[in-house]
Amino acid sequence: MPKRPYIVGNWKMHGTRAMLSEARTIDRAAQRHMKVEVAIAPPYTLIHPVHREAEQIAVGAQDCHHEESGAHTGDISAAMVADAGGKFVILGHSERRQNHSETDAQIKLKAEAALNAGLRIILCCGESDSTREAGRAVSHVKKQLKASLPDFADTAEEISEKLTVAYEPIWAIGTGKTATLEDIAEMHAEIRALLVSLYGEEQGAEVRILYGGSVKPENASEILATAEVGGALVGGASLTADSFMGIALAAG
Ligand code: G2H
Repeated sequence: MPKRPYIVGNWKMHGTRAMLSEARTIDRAAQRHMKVEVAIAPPYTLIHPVHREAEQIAVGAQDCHHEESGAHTGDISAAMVADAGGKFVILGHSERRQNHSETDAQIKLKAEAALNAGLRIILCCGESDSTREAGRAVSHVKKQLKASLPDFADTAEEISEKLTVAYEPIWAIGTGKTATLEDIAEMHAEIRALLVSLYGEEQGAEVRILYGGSVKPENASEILATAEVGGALVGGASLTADSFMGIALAAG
């Protein structure tokens, strides 16, 4: 059965407890709009408060460490995210790859740790401007994904429940630029083909592939109607309930 569109807010490093009222409003709106699956990844400090407020939406983290515990000052493990009420974790976001020099191999370890802690994962991939201009966008994204996807220990039936992929061209993140619908369709088709080759027709076709990069209420309908786009990973426009739910309403 096709999965519901998945609209995920990535609050990045935005939000204090004052933002809880936005989370409450999003949760109430999501309860009236069950055709779409809505989730928020706030900063770590708000995971538990949002979890306590939310009845309908899932809360998750924007990263986690690959070890369960240890001498890693400033880090948070997947088990801690789960303990705080988190249900998923975003991994491999380009801001983590760039600002924290995260490698594909580290992201794969984090993904496996997250699965072991019972979290679902949203695995991000995307190319830079220069990679696209050099005509290497598709090969880059496929290589990045292959190297960062976890080895699934569980039965194949669960893969599409546990895994979501997010395609986010780096040059479209927070810049106001969005990829053309043709670019999005081409990359999502390539990612779909890769997922089917890795996980088989049934599971590979069911994994949702989100688009991310300056998604807003004004462009959401056409992006979400593009083939193989199963939802959106939303940054700036997820910070107010109005714009975030505008995107969710455009999804279904
Ligand atoms: C891409 C996206 C959310 P924005 O980073 O992951 O952010 O919608 O602000 O471009």
